[in-house]
Amino acid sequence: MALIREFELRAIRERRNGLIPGFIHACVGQEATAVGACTALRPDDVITSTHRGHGHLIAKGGDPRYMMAELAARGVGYCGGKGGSLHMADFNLGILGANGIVAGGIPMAVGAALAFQMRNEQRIALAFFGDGAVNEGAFHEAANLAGLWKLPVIFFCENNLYGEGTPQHRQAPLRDLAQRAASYGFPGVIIDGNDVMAVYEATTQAAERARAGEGPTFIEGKTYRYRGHYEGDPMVYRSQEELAAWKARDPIRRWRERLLASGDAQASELEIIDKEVQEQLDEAVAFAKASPPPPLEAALAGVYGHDHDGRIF
Ligand SMILES: Cc1ncc(C[n+]2csc(CCOP(=O)(O)OP(=O)(O)O)c2C)c(N)n1
Ligand SMILES: [Mg+2]
Repeated sequence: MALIREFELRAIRERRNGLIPGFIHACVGQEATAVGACTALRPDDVITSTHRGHGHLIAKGGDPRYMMAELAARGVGYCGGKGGSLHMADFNLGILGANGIVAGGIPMAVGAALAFQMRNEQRIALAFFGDGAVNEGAFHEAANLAGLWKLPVIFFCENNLYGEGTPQHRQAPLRDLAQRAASYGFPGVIIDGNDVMAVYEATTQAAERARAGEGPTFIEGKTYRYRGHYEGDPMVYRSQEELAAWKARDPIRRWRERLLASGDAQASELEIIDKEVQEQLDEAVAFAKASPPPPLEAALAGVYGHDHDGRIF
């Protein structure tokens, strides 16, 4: 969680410094959903992510060096420097991709789960998505088939109360989005998305259910983003009081306090983690800076199309 938060803060800083072009949607404040959920998965399980995906990728094992290089549009980045924040993927780690299309990752995860079921594999898929995504047709169509076919998939909704600047009560006639699961014949669970252990436990149960052939679970983690929808968002749609109330429930601080109170960690050990995180990020930024942008020829590679002679590339 510390690595995710500091990665985001560093990326924001480096964007201001001019190293990173393009948009960033930071997940500062939402670290517990990413870490609690991915920790409950096995290495060969897969996730799909969103436009606010850096935390999901790091939690599933993504390498901050290749992520920072991708954000900086460098050739060694996860997409060869051509995709940026919204398209990072690492199939070897089961990261099927961030996604610029709201709800776009949901049918992808359901498709992966269908493949696992057809091949009789013990693997599962987890789709991360926001509160806004459950109002998209893609969610409903995918949830319907997943429920019907009892696919090994987890629908993980990070309900941060806003879709861009629109509060949840102006997007949907429901207070708890997990209720939507009932229409598709599987359980909907509501949890405190800022409590990493609650997220871990709920995801572990959902994963056991999926692996046992009992089908999907919808998990709704209530959480909040501290930054704007994107870096540069004037944030006129929410109050300072609301932000302060959620900061008082900060997932990282709460977990530190719990570790210290239980004696599971000493303050000195947590300080070492903080120091290692900074070193890792210094290295990631240096790695990105040392790498050149993709070569000109790369502009036409990895693109679906054909040239004047009909050659596919
Ligand atoms: C299909 C589609 N519609 C609209 C957009 C523009 N858009 C990007 S993010 C976003 C809000 C998404 O809200 P939510 O799902 O709650 O995720 P959050 O940003 O809160 O993490 C919108 C409307 C888009 N990228 N794709
Ligand atoms: Mg949202």
